[in-house]
Amino acid sequence: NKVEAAKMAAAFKAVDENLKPDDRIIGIGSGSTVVYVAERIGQSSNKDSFTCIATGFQSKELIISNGLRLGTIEQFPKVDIAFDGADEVDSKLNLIKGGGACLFQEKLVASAASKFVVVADYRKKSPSSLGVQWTKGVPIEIVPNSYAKVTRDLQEMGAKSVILRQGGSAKAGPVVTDNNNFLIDADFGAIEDPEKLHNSIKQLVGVVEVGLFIQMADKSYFGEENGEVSIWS
Ligand code: DER
Repeated sequence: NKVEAAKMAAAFKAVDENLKPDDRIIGIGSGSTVVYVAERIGQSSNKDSFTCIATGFQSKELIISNGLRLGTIEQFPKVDIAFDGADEVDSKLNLIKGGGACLFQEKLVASAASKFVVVADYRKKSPSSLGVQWTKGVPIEIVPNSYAKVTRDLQEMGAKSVILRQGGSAKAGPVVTDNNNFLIDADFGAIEDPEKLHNSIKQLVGVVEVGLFIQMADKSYFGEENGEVSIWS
């Protein structure tokens, strides 16, 4: 279908254009678009010279199933290039991430990377880049026993809705992240100043990490509906 084709086109082009022969340590994000990143890297002739760093259980599985060498961020705290998806990208390459509840390790690996490349389909371009502020909720990873307190803090900050993400049919009770934490989705509506919002959420006691990646991405590849790939940088 069009969305999957767009994801694949973005991922393949991003790998082909950005993975250099002397890159050794590669960060692999989480979600359904980076599946194609891992696939493309797995096809490369010098795949044995790479060591891939995962951003959670799903990412680890992608690395293993594509026959890539798995390393840890403890062994390789400096990453040459990281690829990851996003829930939304604005014109300044600020990201909303966390739809897949892997945002802590994603941000850890992205922050350790010399180069951070986003891969996405056309649905992820924020209309804010067209002058209209629009956004999904902001995913926030929190220490489990702080959820009532952090919920109150976010409501006092003006969040329109604050939801503790539930496992639904997959799991009774809240989603538990790969880091044994809970996840809150806080909807602030249009975000005029993502950096200011990020900083105010990050300093709340109980917050582990915020799904706003401010000025971290170097480039973003979008697979378009017509099969083209557009690049923001
Ligand atoms: O959770 C995340 O930030 C992931 O990168 C994810 O949201 C991207 O999702 P997708 O590639 O499946 O659209």
